[in-house]
Amino acid sequence: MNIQSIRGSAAASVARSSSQGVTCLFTFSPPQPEQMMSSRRDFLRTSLLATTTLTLPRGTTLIDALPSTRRPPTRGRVVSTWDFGVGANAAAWPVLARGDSALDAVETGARWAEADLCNTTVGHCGYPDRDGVLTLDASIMNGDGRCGAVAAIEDILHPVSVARAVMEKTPHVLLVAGGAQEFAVSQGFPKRPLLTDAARAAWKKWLETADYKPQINVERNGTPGSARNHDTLGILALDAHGTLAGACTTSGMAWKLHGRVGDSPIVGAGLYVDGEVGAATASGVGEEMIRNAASFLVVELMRQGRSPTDACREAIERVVHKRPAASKTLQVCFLAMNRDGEVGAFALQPGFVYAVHDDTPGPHDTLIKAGSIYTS
Ligand code: SD4
Repeated sequence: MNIQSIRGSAAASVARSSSQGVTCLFTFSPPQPEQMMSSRRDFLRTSLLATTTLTLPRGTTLIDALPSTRRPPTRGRVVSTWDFGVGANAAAWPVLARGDSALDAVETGARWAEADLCNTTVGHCGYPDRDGVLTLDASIMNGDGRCGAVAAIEDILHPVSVARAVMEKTPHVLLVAGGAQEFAVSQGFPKRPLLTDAARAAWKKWLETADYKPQINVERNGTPGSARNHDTLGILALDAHGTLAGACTTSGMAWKLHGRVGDSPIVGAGLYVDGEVGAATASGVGEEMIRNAASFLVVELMRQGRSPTDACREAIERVVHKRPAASKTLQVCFLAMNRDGEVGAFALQPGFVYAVHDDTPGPHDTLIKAGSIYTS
């Protein structure tokens, strides 16, 4: 059995098994008794893993909302989508804690997810498209408006870092497919086949039926792309200097048409950051985010005075309003943080969770359940 653990100041570990016979360990600093008391007081309405249909890392606590009593972050805050957001945050937090930039933090967190051996919709272990080709999408954005992205890139382990290189070393924002790969290689990123045996086997199994409806994506529960199985990493950070940044990385929808690009590398769709207002990122069926310029919309709603949660909810309502019937069959999720570090999220379907890490004492292995339009 392979074991992958994340680096960090950790002593407790939480196993997350995958379909690939790989066990991934999330590792956390053990909470001190005093911290546990305060977290128990703070984390009102805590619900146990047993009450949800989600598959969460064993030992991870699921709560309904980030306590409003949580103090504002002083050394920064990082938030990430989904259960593995705990691991991405744990990788990103030391960067913020030592006073480095939000941009460095989100890149570090995204790189952790891209190398995660348990995630079949991000990076190395992502599932391929319908032709058996693994293509990756990623973007990164800083609060000052600088941004970069790559789409449909193959055989490069860290698309988020290529996205950053696009931002920093070219006059462009988005490079795609072969051009993105050539650029990556020219910048010293190693090229190597990424498709895992497990991902190839899953694709071959899918080929037996080859059932896919790209417009509304109705793959069933538990399969990639289903309402309850979206695993794109969106990560947003606020650093100690008050700067916001975000990144988004994914292998996109499994079994997509070759050449399909989702929302994750589209600035304004899967990610948007405006340092004067806030940041937002998305997961779920990317076509909906692109149709609605959704992450931009969330940030604009915050600009108009909405809280992060209300902005995410209103953007979700927009998705429903535009395509009410389709909205029942797919998942769309938004996560947002404003420039004060206030965090919120909302989704179409139940099941969206996110993780928050800052200098608040207490365990950081807590997942927060986002509200949703539909309840089952
Ligand atoms: C996409 N938004 O490519 C991504 C998919 C996703 O978990 O979130 N998957 O449309």
